[in-house]
Amino acid sequence: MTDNRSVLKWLQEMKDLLNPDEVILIDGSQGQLEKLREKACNSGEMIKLNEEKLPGCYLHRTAINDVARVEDRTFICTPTKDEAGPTNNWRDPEEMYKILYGIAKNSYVGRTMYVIPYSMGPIGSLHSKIGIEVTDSIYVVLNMVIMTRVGQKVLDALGQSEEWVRGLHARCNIDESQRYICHFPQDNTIISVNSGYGGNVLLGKKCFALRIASYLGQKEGWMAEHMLILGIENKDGDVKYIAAAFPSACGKTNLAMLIPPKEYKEKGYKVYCVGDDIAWMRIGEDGRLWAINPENGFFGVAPGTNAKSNPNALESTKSETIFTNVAYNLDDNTVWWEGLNSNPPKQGVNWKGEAWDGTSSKEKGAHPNSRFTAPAKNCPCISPDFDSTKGFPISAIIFGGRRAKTTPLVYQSFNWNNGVFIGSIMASETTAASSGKVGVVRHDPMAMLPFCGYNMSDYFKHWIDIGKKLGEKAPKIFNVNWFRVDENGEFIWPGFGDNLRVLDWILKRCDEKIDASVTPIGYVPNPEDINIDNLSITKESLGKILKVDKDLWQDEIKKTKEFYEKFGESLPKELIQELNDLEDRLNK
Ligand code: OXD
Ligand code: MN
Repeated sequence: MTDNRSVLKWLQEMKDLLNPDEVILIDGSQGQLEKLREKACNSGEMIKLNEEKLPGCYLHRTAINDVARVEDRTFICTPTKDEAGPTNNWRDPEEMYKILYGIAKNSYVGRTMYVIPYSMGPIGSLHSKIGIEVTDSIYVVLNMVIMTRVGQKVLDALGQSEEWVRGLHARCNIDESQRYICHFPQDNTIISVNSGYGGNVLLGKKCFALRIASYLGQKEGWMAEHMLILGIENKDGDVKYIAAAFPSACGKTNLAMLIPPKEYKEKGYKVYCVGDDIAWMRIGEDGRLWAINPENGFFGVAPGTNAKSNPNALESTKSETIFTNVAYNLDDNTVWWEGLNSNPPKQGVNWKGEAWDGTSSKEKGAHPNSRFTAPAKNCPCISPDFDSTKGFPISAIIFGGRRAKTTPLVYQSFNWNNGVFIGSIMASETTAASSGKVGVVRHDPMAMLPFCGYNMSDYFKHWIDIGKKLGEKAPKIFNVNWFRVDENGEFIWPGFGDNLRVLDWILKRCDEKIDASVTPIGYVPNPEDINIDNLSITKESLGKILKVDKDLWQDEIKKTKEFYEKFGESLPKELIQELNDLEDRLNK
């Protein structure tokens, strides 16, 4: 247990409010977790899967009305609306505490209050931060155990400090109209009610590691970003690290775990996954930017994951994994999802819990946003230094999105501020990771639109300030787009492992080993510098996806201006300058 006064006081407040039948502190021991798994299976909250084929794996289904993050029910509760900024939903903190406490009051009656002490980042790292989540869901406990570092050791590391993030999750009745995911950055507090879906209830993830952490980062001079981290070892044995931001469900997990194409492997290239979703970055003693992955597992999108698209992710799900909203295969007590293979179960149960024959049904078996929660240590290409408290020096930052047209396969910014501008104008087609329309292009600066815990104008300014501090040692900034399509709507670039060909160009640019063409938007590769040996893509098609179409970019400028208008006077002048410069270059 703990004698930390701030922790004990808050737990008492939670107990008084929620009125649980019992309180269980999660100590992280296997014995305790095993009991919880058993309890969840007995109540039907989880299904134990085939122990031989999927040892230690479970299936869970959320309520049908509760399958994705709910951005319209997500609020930043700051004293003024201006602090939350024009891209966030804002509520007055006092009013919101009243509403939330009203909803949560006595909601644990007949239930257990689980207390989860967790660390985001390796315990003892300067980068890491501690949180405590109370929840009435065993599913949440077991997911948090995979996604973070949990247990008594966290309380020991916390000692008497008052610096920790308070997280209250209450399932209540899973009533959509009363669902709230609220953040109180000034109080280090998160409250989530009426949901059981991971992105809304695993409070260490989006709520803490992005929304609260981005606010803390701005105050304390570091960055919390929606970025994967991967290491690439070249033929000389040098490992360089890249951090890359993509909107939800745009292939971050695939890129983070990519398998090098055969000829790259033969040359000695290796890829190491450090993280697939979140990076915390700060300037190290050597003046470079260092990153950690604050998480300890992957909460990945299942559909489309298969032995070809992402063998490492698939392998990661082979043990100690929780599957959510995938299809259940009654034939052999395993799971299935669209895109796993071409053998859907005949005797199946779909994500809604209905009998489902995958061989004949027109309906999907798995929800498009169904997930796996898998331990990072399961990943065959996990970095051997994954638990490093020091972190990883970042050579390149990559932004990317899902764009059928306009954005070339890859380009490099002219400098840091131009790179911040490129991040700020990121736009992507929406996916199933959040409720709402799919396939609509929306601006999503740095892939942080749903995750920035404060005014995005200040966030842009923070990026610019970090660049000033980094000076010459700043990582180079790039933009990629794997999703350009031809006249028939087919993807032109092969993607997946072959994305290493683009990353290779990026790292060569970082080392200034290679020239590039100067275009109005930035440095674009000379086609001969992207290695397409053994690919079916022709030089001509490659040329097409490297082309900067001035008309499309003029349109992009128009849309950017409209988007920038949201921020009014508060938008950093450096970004307006970059926009004007881009317009001038296009008009030349
Ligand atoms: C995620 C998301 O789950 O971005 O990572 O939605
Ligand atoms: Mn994400």
